[in-house]
Amino acid sequence: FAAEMERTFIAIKPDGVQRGLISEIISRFERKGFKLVGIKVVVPSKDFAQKHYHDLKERPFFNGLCDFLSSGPVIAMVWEGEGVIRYGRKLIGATDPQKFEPGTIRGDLAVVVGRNIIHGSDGPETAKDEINLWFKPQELVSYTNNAEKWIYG
Ligand code: DGT
Ligand code: DGI
Repeated sequence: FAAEMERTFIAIKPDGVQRGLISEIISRFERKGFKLVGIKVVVPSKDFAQKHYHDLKERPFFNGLCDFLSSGPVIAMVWEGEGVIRYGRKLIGATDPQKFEPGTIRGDLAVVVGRNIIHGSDGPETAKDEINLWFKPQELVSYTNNAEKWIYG
């Protein structure tokens, strides 16, 4: 496998943290075979939340969404693995609660769109931008996990 694997930005939002779902969410990515290369607890400022969600600034819920993201601790993470951006989105599940599938994180653990407990980058460009927004390069660790040879063959 390639030394430089694909990386994505995943955040457990304040609702996921307050509801005690940190380990539940991390374990789903970990058991899949993805590798955690960066993690920290942060309370984003409102200004920072607005940067994170800049694509949504014209939406009516933008202000409430940014208030919510900055309302308490967030677990910011970078996960690495083959196809982790696209597959991470599958693990997370749909944005629309009517489409939350059982078996996904949101499907199993969330009910409404405004409290959907987790964020994941939606493509290679946003993954790069979000990793750079939330992490300094030295906060990310490249390492070999001995299970990789059993995960990738
Ligand atoms: P908050 O701000 O923590 O009290 O949260 P909520 O539950 O009051 O509202 P939130 O964060 O879902 O949305 C923020 C604002 O945006 C809220 O005043 C209602 C409005 N809003 C939310 N979703 C939609 C939507 O789908 N369409 C429209 N037009 N407005 C929405
Ligand atoms: O990438 P996602 O989080 O699945 O979805 P997104 O990038 O389209 O939207 C980002 C967040 O904005 C989402 O996690 C919750 C919030 N959001 C999206 N659509 C709506 C919304 N919040 C409210 N209240 N109403 C919406 O229609």
